[in-house]
Amino acid sequence: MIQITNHLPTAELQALDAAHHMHPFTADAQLARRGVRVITSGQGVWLTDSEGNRILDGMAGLWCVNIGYGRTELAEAAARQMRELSYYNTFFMTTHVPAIALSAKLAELAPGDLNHVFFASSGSEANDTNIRLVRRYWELKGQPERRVLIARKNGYHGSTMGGGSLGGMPYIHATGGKIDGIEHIGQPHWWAEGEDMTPEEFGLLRARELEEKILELGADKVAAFIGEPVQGAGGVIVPPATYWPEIQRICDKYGVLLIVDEVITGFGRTGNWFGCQTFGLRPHIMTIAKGLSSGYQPIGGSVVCDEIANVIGGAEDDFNHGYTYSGHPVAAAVALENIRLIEENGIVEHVRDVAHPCLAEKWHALADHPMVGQTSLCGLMGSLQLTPNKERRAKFAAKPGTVGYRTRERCFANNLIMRHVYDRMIISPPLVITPEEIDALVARARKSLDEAYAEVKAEGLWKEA
Ligand code: PXG
Repeated sequence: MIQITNHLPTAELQALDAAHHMHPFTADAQLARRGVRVITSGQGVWLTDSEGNRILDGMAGLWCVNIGYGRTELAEAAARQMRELSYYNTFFMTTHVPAIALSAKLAELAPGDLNHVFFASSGSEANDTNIRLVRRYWELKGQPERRVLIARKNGYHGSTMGGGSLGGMPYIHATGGKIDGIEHIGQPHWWAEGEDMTPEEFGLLRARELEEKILELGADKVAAFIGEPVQGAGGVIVPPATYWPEIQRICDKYGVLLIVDEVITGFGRTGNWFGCQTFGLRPHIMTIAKGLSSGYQPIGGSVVCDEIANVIGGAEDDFNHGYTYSGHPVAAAVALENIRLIEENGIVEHVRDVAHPCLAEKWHALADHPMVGQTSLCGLMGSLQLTPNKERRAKFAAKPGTVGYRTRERCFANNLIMRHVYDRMIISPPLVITPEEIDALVARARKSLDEAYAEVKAEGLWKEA
């Protein structure tokens, strides 16, 4: 094993981390007892940790390193921009070249008349912006009562107060509360909730919950609906084919604005530039982040249609919202270079024509594993539903997530990063992954499933709820 030496020994790093670093979505004391893993470098789809292990990153960091690690072009773009103009703001009648160039490029790439960009530094911030944008829009249209946003249970839209409130994760709402004027409807998660319906029937039923909610609240109270084309953090839930067309129809019918959260699905993840293209949606606003810079710089934004931008921008009064780092020049320069590389290297085409078909064949073959009840894949985001009984689509008797956690631990031991969401395993690898690396990913996933299955059986956890 190669020991990386340009840092403190692992145990010392872990001790310092435990003493001073508060981790997101973590019980820090528990983590400290287990010992945190320290990542030291990355190249392509591979990470190296402080012990010298080479790990295949099946999650592209946190769904963001679309272009893969270690692209020196992006480092150079950042250095160039820092030398030229390290920072300036976009408030008070000023702008700068990177923000201009990136907003123009995004307008070119985005479908329809999504021609205007309000920048943020993350997906959460961008979704907070969206709440203000849609409420401000309706106020200026003379319908100030249209304030409610409808979102989905088990959707994820970030963890600021706005983003966390739009999200449908009860454990986030339970951590510090939820803002007003946000309502949640059911998710299109057929495997877990579809009972005896076909996926198509269930997709329609769940979409029609939107219509019911609009009628219950009154269409004149509803500002917008927000959803991820494919739920990511919720467990890579690919909706039945009937779902999105029905949602689009309902939004159109009641004049409800459609916000498509493309934080994960944007920039090639689904085999098109944006997930709304994969699902044939016509959003009024698209949330972007993550893949926009492939995670090399924190940047996000709201890509807004002509109508909303013209109404808000055409008002007498200011739109009173913005962040110090809205359109940060270094982040914007890196995002531009990232987009240039995605185009020049044909990465969206690589996902569509090479990586997705190759992964699809091998991923769906995992359905023969005794523990795998459903395999889903959209572009390069995939999930495996674990179950003790495929026919009944049964849950495990053990606390939800017990078996998923065991499986994830086996993945870690086999140097594969594959996450779990309760008892669903998920992947979202860098888009540059090659067929050979896909082989390695699936081989490690199968080995980990085998080991977890043996463990679960041996420990009496193979029981249906
Ligand atoms: N929307 C979606 C669809 C996301 O997936 C956000 C908004 C928020 O973006 P920021 O940049 O503020 O984190 C996200 C982020 C997980 C996990 O456990 C997923 C995200 C973030 C953290 C953890 O899968 N997605």
